[in-house]
Amino acid sequence: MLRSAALVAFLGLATCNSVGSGPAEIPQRPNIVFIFSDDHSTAAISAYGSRINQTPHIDRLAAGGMLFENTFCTNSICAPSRAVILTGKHSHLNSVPTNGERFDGSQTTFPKLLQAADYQTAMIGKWHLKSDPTGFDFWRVLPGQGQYYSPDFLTPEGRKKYEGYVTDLTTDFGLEWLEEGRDETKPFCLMLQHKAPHRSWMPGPDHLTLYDGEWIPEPDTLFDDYATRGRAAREQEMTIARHMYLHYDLQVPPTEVEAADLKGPNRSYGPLLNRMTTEQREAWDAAYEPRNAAFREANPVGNDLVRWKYQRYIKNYLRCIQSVDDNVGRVLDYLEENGLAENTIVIYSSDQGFYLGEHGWYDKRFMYEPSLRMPFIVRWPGVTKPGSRDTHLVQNLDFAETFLEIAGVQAPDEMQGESIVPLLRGEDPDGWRDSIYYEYFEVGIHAVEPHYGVRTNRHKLMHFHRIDEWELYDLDNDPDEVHNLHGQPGMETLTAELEAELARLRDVYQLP
Ligand code: SGN
Ligand code: CA
Repeated sequence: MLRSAALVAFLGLATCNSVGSGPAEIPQRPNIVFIFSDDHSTAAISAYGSRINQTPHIDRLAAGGMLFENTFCTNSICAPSRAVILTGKHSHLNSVPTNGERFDGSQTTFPKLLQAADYQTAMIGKWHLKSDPTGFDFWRVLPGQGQYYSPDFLTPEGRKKYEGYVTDLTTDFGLEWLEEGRDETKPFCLMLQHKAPHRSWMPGPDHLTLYDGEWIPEPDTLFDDYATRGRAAREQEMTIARHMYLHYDLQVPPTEVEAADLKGPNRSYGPLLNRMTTEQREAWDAAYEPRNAAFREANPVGNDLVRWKYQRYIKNYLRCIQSVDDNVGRVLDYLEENGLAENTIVIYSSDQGFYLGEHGWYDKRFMYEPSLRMPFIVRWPGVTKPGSRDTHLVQNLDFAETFLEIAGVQAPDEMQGESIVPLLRGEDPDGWRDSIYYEYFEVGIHAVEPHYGVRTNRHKLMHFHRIDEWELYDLDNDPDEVHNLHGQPGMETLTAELEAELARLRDVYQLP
């Protein structure tokens, strides 16, 4: 009801919604700034209770808006998460079930629908969908995964290299567009999508020495032995111990012997560092040479080496996040200084979570909590209660319909999510979902076995269907998911209920 009333009002306003020119009693449609990073776990955001870092600007956003404690991706990997967000449809229906496919840009997406409703739309930063962006008045995107230093960007005019650090540049381009590129008579939707903190975790010039001399706490499951779990957890290739490489991932210069054996994923870090300017390289070397020398001197082995790798990894990851956080602050400042803050919804999210050593891992893909959960914070002045927290089950599948409702646009029936606008208003809508569906499809890098599953507020049932193995967790009693209950005596009724719910969801979402 509300949605269509708003639509009628806005359609009536189509020619007079310019800043200050509409009738005073009809509110202007809000702008949307969607800040989206890559692989940012909620465990590395202080507003989510991080034990390992401080994110003052993301916290500032949360203090002014609503933090969602239970937002989950439908498929924990980059390109698929982005395709779900754009289309509001699960991976099997949106052309991108894995990182390998090319996004079909002729599909209906929320940016196209916003554009049709006279919003100005811009997409800047990591895109990762292979085809050119569609539905944007302006786009400037990283090719593929993009580079941290001196990155290339693609535009409709071609490819160009920019001097600087990718997180700062992405924000620079966004602010430039707000300042000079947009049509100020129209509301806008700006998508600022950071590469950071994606592998290979290269901090920017401003934070190279952050955490020097500090020890970052380790997760309880750093040395998980996977007892009670199946082949998938044991046979993946994403361990810090065996699949995180000293030279490529952690940028330790190889010895002569090591240099002769650099191949495959254990490749050289040279191409990454070679993009730096002389000045950037000097600052990098000044920070890393003493650390590298200390590492060679200590020469840790076994579990001590894993601990050393975790420290190097997590510090670099968190340093990357510090630049993301600084740049969130720059955007918030810009909006405030330019009279835009009151009528602009600002969102912070990331394409999926990430393993920060939990279960001994890095990367994502699995339906376990650290990679399933997404950060999701929304500040909508006058609507979201400052400093509020929501615990409803939300998914990235819901973002498209939410943006459309915000803009007063009717979402097409084919979209499969739910608008969270009622949640943003602080409501507890009748019949809100009490389970979510998840499916991971990719077979390839990091060797994670495809699986699907259901998560309720308390339980999770996962099926690794190719090897027909099941896992069942009680998240209240076992938040770290180390006690697989599937097949245990007494679990029969619960398992049957969750299986039925899984079948129902597969039917609702039109799984084959
Ligand atoms: C790259 C990374 C992987 C990562 C995928 C997907 N390797 O292939 O570690 O899982 O991207 O990440 S790297 O050596 O090239 O960095 S995603 O976020 O794009 O899905
Ligand atoms: Ca990602």
